[in-house]
Amino acid sequence: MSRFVLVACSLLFSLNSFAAALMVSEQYVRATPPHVKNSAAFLTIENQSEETVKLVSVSSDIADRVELHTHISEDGLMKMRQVESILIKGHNSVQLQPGGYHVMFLGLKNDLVAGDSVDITLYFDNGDVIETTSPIQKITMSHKKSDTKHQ
Ligand SMILES: [Cu+2]
Repeated sequence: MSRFVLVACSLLFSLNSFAAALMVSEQYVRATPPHVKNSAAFLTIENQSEETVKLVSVSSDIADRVELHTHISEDGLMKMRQVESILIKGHNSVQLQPGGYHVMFLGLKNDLVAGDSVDITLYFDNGDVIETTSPIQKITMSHKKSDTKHQ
């Protein structure tokens, strides 16, 4: 019996170290003024494995829909566009940041208040799932003219 437990433990340990190949850091969610129904999450994903991995979806219960978006420049305007996945090459990292890739929340159920936090779950095409808690922060709108333009 004790030998069996030992085997089970080492198996668990190796599963854990495999999951650690993907790391999330520098995460935050944009605080919203009252009655604004959209927001976004930003984070850095580091891929410490050899393999290219794709972020394929994100879920959270704070909004009706959660999508992966990027910003593209079209006719001189920055526009948001939904993407199917975000690629993270082996031994590389990708930053989701204002003006680029982001996790989009559509149909917020509540205002997002700075100082609170949001639980989000990230799903990858290799089967990895990362559950994380992102702090809500006020983001200064220095280069966010484009955002106000298309609202
Ligand atoms: Cu968006």
